[in-house]
Amino acid sequence: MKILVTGGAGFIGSHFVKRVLRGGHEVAVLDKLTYSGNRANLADDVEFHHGDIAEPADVARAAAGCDAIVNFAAETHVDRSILSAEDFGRAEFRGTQVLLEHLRRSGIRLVQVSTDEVYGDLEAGGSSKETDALNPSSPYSAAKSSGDLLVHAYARTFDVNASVTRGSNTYGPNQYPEKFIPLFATNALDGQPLPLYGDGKQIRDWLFVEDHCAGIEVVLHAGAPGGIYNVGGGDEHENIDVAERIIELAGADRSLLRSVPDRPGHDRRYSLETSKLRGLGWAPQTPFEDGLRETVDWYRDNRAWWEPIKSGAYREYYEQQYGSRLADSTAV
Ligand code: NAD
Ligand code: TDX
Repeated sequence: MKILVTGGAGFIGSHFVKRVLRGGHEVAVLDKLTYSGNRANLADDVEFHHGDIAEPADVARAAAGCDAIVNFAAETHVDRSILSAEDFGRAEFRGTQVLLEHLRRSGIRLVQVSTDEVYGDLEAGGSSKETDALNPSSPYSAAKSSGDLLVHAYARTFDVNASVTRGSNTYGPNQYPEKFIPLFATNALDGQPLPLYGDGKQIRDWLFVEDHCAGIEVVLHAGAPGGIYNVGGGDEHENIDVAERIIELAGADRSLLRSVPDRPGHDRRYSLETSKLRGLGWAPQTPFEDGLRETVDWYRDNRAWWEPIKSGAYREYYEQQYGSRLADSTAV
């Protein structure tokens, strides 16, 4: 099988590329190389197309000869969507629509990589099922929901062969250091403050990147057209506990942990019910403690990957996102 991996230079996409190459598939990558896309996440000999999923000509060029597309391409950070949402709609709605139009013409398969955030806040308890209503809280999750809805509509109206995966919070090596775990790991290793939002008692359902990729691959091969599949680690932890464990693993001082003003619209809890995907033979293999240790070790051993990222435009973003918040911070 030849697979077009869109967004394949990003965090999860690059792990997926390595996984399917190990499995003997051929791969092409289409990536716009936004701030979070990194060509160095891929081997030099990977077939690489620099381009945009929202441009039909870029998709046609990269998808030539492919049997399937797995779409990771998106703007992916909730906090950035709160600062400015414009790019999120274009990548997710227009980009997914262009891919679906390509499916109508070519008849190839698509897996649309979505997120547990489309279900919204689960503070009251329970776990989200694939049949639950969409209830997104942030511009990011609203944009992701638009992609899910387009896939649903094109599968019903045009019978395209597309499935959706909804993954939970993913972590591991090569994650851009704006997300919680890589930000806290790199700040802890550098002796910098760790900005915990609000009371830190928000809960996320953590999933190691290899387990997420394994779930997406199962859906690629065995998912039903029009089907939706939750991919959740089942490892639910409060942010404050994760932060304290990162501090221990990094050998940092607990006084680095600072409570800062909360994210607007912040969802308190996510949790996924995963029996549908488990029914296809998938189960997560990496306990959170093992995956977190491996991840902090990777950031300790790979400063050459993240130190250049944390300069230039990143510094401007960091100042905008955290400057005044850290000035208002309190001890935890
Ligand atoms: P990432 O930001 O590391 O990677 C995104 C990649 O997409 C980058 O390489 C970027 O250059 C590329 N890209 C962005 N817009 C593009 C466009 N218009 N055309 C082509 N390429 C474009 O993100 P990630 O964490 O690897 O997330 C990948 C996918 O998984 C996203 O769709 C995200 O919503 C989803 N997801 C992520 C998580 C998580 O916890 N990280 C959890 C569930 C789902
Ligand atoms: O500085 C921070 N301080 C903090 O307390 C950051 C960046 C985050 N947090 C909190 C907010 C969340 O409760 O940590 C939790 C995780 O935050 P993020 O890493 O920003 O992830 P989240 O908002 O949960 O969204 C993630 O999971 C679903 C990914 O970014 C999405 O791409 C994915 O779809």
